Amino acid sequence: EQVEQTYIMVKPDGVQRGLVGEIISRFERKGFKLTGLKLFQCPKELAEEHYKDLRAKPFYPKLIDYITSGPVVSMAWEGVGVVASARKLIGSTDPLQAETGTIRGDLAVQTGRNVVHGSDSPENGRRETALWFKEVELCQWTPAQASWLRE
Ligand code: DAT
Ligand code: MG
Repeated sequence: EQVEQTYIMVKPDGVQRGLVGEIISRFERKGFKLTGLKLFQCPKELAEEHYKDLRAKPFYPKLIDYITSGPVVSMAWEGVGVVASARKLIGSTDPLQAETGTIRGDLAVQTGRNVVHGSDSPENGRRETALWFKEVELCQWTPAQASWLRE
């Protein structure tokens, strides 16, 4: 099985609403490995690079304003199947469509304030992790519980 990386971010609304611990906790409890974590004020250029595939969308200017409106919490998580599993934990883009039990389903009401980002493919997981973190900010480590999570 292939170990994947994903980039997860608590967006500015999640930070302002005091949901950082709650959101980190959901990934931590699931059993994935945290390899990077920081509170970070995102510069406009980085937001534009991160969301470059959406630059033609009508909501793009508001999206960039939103993501740069206050600090975010950037996280890198690692594990077998982490990309798709994190997307399931996060839920659908529109929080009103997101299943109860997901982060967006439980904690948000509007697409423009959907509290969290997660990479949508293993390739983007690698790309976004490298975009948001310097190499020295990422830790390679073995959690003590590793042998109790996977046989
Ligand atoms: P996701 O964040 O679920 O991967 P996406 O990549 O399609 O969704 O879009 C990135 C973000 O852009 C999304 O989290 C919120 C915003 N967005 C997407 N569609 C939108 C829309 N129709 N109106 C307003 N904002 C939107
Ligand atoms: Mg996306």
